[in-house]
Amino acid sequence: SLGERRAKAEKMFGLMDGFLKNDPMSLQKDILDHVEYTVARSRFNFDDFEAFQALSHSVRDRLIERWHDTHQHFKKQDPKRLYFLSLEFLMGRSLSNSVINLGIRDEYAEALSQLGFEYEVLAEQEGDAALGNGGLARLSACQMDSLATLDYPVWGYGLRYQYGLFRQVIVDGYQHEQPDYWLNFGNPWEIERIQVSYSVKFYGMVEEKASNGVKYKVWTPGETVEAVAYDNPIPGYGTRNAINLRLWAAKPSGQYDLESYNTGDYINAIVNRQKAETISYVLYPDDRSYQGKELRLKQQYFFVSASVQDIIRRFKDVHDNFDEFPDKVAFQINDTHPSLAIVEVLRVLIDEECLDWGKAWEIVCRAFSFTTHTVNTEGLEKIPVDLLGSLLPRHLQIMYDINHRFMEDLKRKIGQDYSRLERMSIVEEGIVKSIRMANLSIICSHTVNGVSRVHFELLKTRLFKDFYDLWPQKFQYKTNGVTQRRWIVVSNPGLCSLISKWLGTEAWIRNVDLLAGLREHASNPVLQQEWRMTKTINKMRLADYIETSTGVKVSLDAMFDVQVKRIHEYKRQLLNILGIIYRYDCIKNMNKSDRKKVVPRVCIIGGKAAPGYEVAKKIIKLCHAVADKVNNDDDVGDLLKVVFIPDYNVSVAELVIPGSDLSQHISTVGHEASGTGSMKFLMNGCLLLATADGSTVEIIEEIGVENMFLVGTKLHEDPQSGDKPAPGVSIQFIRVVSMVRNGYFGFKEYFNSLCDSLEDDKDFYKLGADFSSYLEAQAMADRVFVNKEKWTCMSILSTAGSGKFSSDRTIEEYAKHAWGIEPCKCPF
Ligand code: CJB
Repeated sequence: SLGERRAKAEKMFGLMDGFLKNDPMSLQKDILDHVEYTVARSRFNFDDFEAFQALSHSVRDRLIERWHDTHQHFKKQDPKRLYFLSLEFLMGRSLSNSVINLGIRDEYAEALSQLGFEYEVLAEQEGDAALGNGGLARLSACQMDSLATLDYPVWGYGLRYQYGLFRQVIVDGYQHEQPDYWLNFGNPWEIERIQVSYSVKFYGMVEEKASNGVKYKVWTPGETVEAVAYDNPIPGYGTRNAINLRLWAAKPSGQYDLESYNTGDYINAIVNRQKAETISYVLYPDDRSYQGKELRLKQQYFFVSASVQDIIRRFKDVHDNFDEFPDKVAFQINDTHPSLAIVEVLRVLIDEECLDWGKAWEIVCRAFSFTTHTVNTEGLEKIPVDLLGSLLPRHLQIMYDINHRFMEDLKRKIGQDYSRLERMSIVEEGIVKSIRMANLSIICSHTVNGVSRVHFELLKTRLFKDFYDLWPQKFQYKTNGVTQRRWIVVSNPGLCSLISKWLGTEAWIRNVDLLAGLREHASNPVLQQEWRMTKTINKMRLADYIETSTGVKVSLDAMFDVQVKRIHEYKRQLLNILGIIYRYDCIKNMNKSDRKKVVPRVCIIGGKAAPGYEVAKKIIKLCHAVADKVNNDDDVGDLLKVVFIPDYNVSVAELVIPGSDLSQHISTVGHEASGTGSMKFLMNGCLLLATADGSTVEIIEEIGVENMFLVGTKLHEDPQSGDKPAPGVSIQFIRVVSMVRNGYFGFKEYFNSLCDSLEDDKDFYKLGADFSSYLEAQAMADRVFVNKEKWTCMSILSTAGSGKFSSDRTIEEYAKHAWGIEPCKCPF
């Protein structure tokens, strides 16, 4: 029997440790075996890409070994597990991250060099896994790395989009979108699990039935689609643990539509069945505006339903009493996108497991924790009731049930305050009656998390004030963090060795607070010299990339001033461009001797605009128009270069961040929930030029305001301060805007609306109000840059002060204060 076979195998093998050897000779043999048997090329004739494939498969074998052992161990220990549900994971490349976390990078490099290949060249062959849009999605990826490293018993769940985030192509300065068919060349990092599949139901109708006087609901679906699991092992660093990220792909259901087969319409029947696959085809490229699209809702439910079935199946393998469920299962929902999971668990418990409402409700309320990443109410997801009722009729009923009970309870607590009752209701009345997914998530979760302290204040005082007043104990924040494994160790090996050398240990890679030890050496000229050398090497790498991707040659003596992130009005790339225009105008108006005093700059901007976001697309075009003018002006030369790096993504970030001197995070105060790009720059010793928004406020506390360039006034913890009347607009601002308006950079008509949006009363994001302060901060950066000792000292202190912003710290906080999970370490 299966059980006997398993017991025998356990006795024979114990844990699989030691099956695969990691010395260079064994690795070499392994790679060659994969060349022959997996890639099916001759070992005498294979190219870089084929070598990359074989190498990846060899790494994958090692990942699988650990991953099996980890799951075997979890199974034995049966700890409370966390299920991290996110519709987006921006993983980027896997090879380098995996070999670093497995601790066998050098061994592979040696094995490859003996075969005549260079590790770095092969690593460059890999494309990005871009199953996400921006900050929220990369945060999930960083958190998975920390969860694995800290040995937490976790499963990640998401969707396996066939098309990830679009590729950005720039033609004549305009953004064009091309599909990202990332699976075209195979994906060695996933394991297809055809035997792990679940049916997901849509549409149909609900009937009430009764048996022995007990009423119950039966949902007869109108469509069924299969969800097939693809598993992606995520290795921890310095541990044997490797956790699983399970992504679902849609496949046609095995249940045939007999009718159409019988009527002889065989071809059409097959074609229609195949349409099921479209559910997991493509990632929605706009993370913030929910457009009430049916396909998007289908994606959400598809992923949620498959995950919940998988999770409940795993629970029931070992437990038969649902009272134990919240002690064994913690759900984390990443924004409201997976919040249908709440309703789905309720539905399964009530309709399928036959629990009564009270019991099911108690279980759900103890199991779910919710994180919101948003600061404005317009960004919150609302699903039209008509759409929900047609696609998920039973779920809509349950939502109404939750709301009815909640409203009754609330009336008892707050009385007849109808406007407050209306605001807190899950159902929004209006022209389009909708379900407010945030209200649903708050009501049903035990913890509501913000992503920075300032964000938490906004949640309490504005966004969710009504709920905070009702349940203050539910609200918490865990300031975001990023993983130092990817953002220093993988992407900046030079800095990584330098840090380890000066700290005398590599322990900071797991305990990043140790970086604070650099503080005492910040003024040491020897470290400073080595620090600058490392930066220069990274700048050379970046300069090469800029030249190949944009054709612009840049000088290494210039300050590399970078703003890379999604293009959004509130992130104010436009403020940056207007600042560049001001700088250009100043240079043009100087005499030759004054020009000699100018600090040379390379202004680097990168980021994608959502395909339907017209203003953001105009900002990209303006950046190119300004670049065209500036870069071709002989008066300017190397004093100023402007480059737009196309197709910004995780692997481009890994190149850009280590190579920059200054980075900009200049969102209008009160608009960035946290921001995580700033943390990556900080770790890499790039100085920040930033507004006191989101987590920057906490960064300033860690490094001291004197070690960065602050735009706007010093911290105003009072979020209301955003509403103060704007200071007058400066003459410089009027001048630069009129240059754009008058066609100095061409495309006069096209930029008209951008200029209109900067008029006094329309300047919603306060560019005019902040312009003077922005220019002052920039001028200050210039002054410091020429003082190499001071700049380097600030740079070292930035890295030294970045410890708090590791996702390891964030995850520890979640584990303790939200999820109630403990590490479960697989023995080595
Ligand atoms: N964020 O990336 C997204 N997408 C959204 O739809 C909403 C928020 C970002 O999430 C990051 C991770 O929490 C934050 O750092 C960032 O401020 C926020 O804009």
